[in-house]
Amino acid sequence: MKVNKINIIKKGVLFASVMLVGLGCIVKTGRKDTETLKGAFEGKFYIGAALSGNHINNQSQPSMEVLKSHFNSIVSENNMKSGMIQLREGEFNFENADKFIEFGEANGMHIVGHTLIWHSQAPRWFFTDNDGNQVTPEVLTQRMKDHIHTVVGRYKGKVKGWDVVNEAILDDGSWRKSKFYEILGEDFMKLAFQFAHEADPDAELYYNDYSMANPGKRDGVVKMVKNLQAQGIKIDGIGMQGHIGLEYPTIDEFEKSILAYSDLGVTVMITELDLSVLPSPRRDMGADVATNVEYQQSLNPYTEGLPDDVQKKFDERYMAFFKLFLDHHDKISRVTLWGINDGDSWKNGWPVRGRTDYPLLFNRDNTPKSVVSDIMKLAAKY
Ligand code: 9MR
Repeated sequence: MKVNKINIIKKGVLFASVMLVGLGCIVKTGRKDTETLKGAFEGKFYIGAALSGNHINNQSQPSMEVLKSHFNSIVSENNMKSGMIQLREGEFNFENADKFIEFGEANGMHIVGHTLIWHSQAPRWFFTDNDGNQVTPEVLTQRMKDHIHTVVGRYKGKVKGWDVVNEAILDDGSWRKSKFYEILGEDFMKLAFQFAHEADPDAELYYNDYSMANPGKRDGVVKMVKNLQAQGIKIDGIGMQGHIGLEYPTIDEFEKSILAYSDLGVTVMITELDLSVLPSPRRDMGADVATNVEYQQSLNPYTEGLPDDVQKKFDERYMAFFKLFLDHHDKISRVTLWGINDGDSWKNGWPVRGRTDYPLLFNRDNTPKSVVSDIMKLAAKY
């Protein structure tokens, strides 16, 4: 009897030890996961990166290794824009877009489509007839429908979410007077979402814009989305492009926008994140690609690397933003960096050409910046 009791106790101890070792393994695996960004944010939000034509065409193998280990979502930086896909009416070129999708599928990435309707980079034929006259609302509607149905239909089930309309509201909350707006009025927004929904009823549909922390734009976007919702239009998310600087926007205003958009009952995504350290010709530059400021040496001060004080500011600012995103991870489904390493970034060429900027989380040689491990440590606390 006594022996049996001891045996039972022994077995119990053995069982407990096995459980402890098992638990230890889970804890260990948990710790291991925090060595990559995607592991650190698991269960919170996707962490994405924009892929350029060079990435897609395998021109930068080391960057792709960074992508595969740290990121679990991709978006095409340029290759799905209408000017790239349908430069001439009815002539679709899907070469790079197909490669982008194939890569994403082969690597188990969450794939985002960017972008269906955008005033910028839209080919001129969209809005003009053979004689060069502006088309009627009916013709533009048909062209939008053909474009959206063809592109969304091709990647049905593969692209999980689309930036359906990009940058249609101005900083003061009014509508951008684009050709889409001029010809169709506010209805172009509704039509774009309807056509995308018809082409892939399961895809998530987003509105995406820059300077989204700006109170005027915030109000305008909220009004526009409420209007869509009142008409029964499906809209699943709002993309806040994160083209930020060292001073602008404030965390406070950014947070107000996360809350205001989330209150609409849609998911919030931080899209196009990059943090410029360079002097800005204006406080609030936005991200309008048409802006172009003349080069001056004084606007390009860090060609040989960042001084310590600027590096410190950069790190603190990234930490503050990721803290904000983590604080609201229940409202945010994705954070996407606009490129993989600093060499990829459009910021080296905008709004001043030929500068050296450092806006992303990985250095030009693909090594992680020191802030990356700090961000991962921070994420582990949530
Ligand atoms: O980063 C993109 C750059 O390579 C292109 O030349 C430019 C024009 O197509 O677009 C840039 O990406 C923009 C994005 O598509 C929409 N929001 C602003 C981004 C930066 O301009």
